[in-house]
Amino acid sequence: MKHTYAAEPQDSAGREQPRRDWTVQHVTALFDLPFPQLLDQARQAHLAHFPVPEMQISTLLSIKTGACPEDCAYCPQSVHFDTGLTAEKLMPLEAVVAAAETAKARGATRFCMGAAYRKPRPREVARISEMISAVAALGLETCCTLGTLDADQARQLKEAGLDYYNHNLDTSERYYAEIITTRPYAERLETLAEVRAAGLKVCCGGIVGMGETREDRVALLRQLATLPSPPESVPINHLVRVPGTPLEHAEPLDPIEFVRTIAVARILMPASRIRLSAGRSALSDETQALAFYAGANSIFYGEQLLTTPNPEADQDRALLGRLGIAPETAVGH
Ligand code: SAM
Ligand code: DTB
Ligand code: SF4
Repeated sequence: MKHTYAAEPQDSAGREQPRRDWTVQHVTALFDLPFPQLLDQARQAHLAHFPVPEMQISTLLSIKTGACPEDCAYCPQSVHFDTGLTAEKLMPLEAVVAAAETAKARGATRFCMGAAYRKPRPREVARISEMISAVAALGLETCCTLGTLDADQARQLKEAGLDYYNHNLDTSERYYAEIITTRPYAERLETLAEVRAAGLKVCCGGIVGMGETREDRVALLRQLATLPSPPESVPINHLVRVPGTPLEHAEPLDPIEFVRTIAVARILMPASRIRLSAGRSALSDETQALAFYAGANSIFYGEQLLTTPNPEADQDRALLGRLGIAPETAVGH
């Protein structure tokens, strides 16, 4: 079987274009490659689009926490599970701006505001639009994750100055039905289409380590890479096992398989930022270093994700320093 899929097709002007015709067989063959060969291919794809070793740094803020009506089996914020989380209303504008200023001072270039909504209501979109404009005025890229959006809401957020919208597919369509019953997969694809139509950049990825099979990881990455246009930003979350959620005892994924997943994502979406997202606190420095070599070039920075811990900023600074990877300074990509 042919194992090299890094060659990219060309457009009419002869420029290389990332290929878009990935099949399940292609993606499975990549996962099946001997690990060193997989890393070689991922590295080649990475260098073609990101020749300089640098890390894009995002900071997360939960602007509305908990009491979410959805039943996502991994999530500490669902009202369906008792995780001991205290629910909080939508934060005031001033507090969000203060957090964004701190994030900027610590070197973040993108500020991501997350809210535990199924779909925000009009008044909430209006208030969040003010937050977006204020954060953008600080010179930060802005990102929001607020659940399902309709076309008008996506346009409103774009007009407020939003750069990215995060909405994850989370897993394969098959396994999704075992993880979330309250929001159909098709609704996620519709939201992604509305976000694109509004001219926003897309941040879309998933979670691994939820007990899914390799076939599910293949299907997720293939789905992401064959969206009408691939996401600019692809968060790969390793499940944070939160006590009280149905997945609290899920078997952790073998770190080598985790790195394989990152490498395949890099090959399938060579021009995207691949974010080593939630779950880094449970990964060794060595596994993270391998994931960066395999193509991850974005992280969340700061001691808290939305509601769960992330490595201390000092620890991350030290790790990037040991690896000689500079934080990205210019806002872009
Ligand atoms: N409520 C919105 C939604 O789900 O669309 C936005 C916030 S939600 C917390 C954003 C993403 O965080 C989820 O899609 C999921 O991929 C990730 N996430 C949530 N809990 C997680 C966990 N325990 N471990 C890893 N990732 C998680
Ligand atoms: C994404 O893919 N991961 C981030 C962000 N998008 C919003 C969220 C991770 C949340 C981890 C669980 C928590 O801290 O609540
Ligand atoms: Fe709600 Fe989002 Fe958590 Fe699902 S992932 S329960 S939609 S906050």
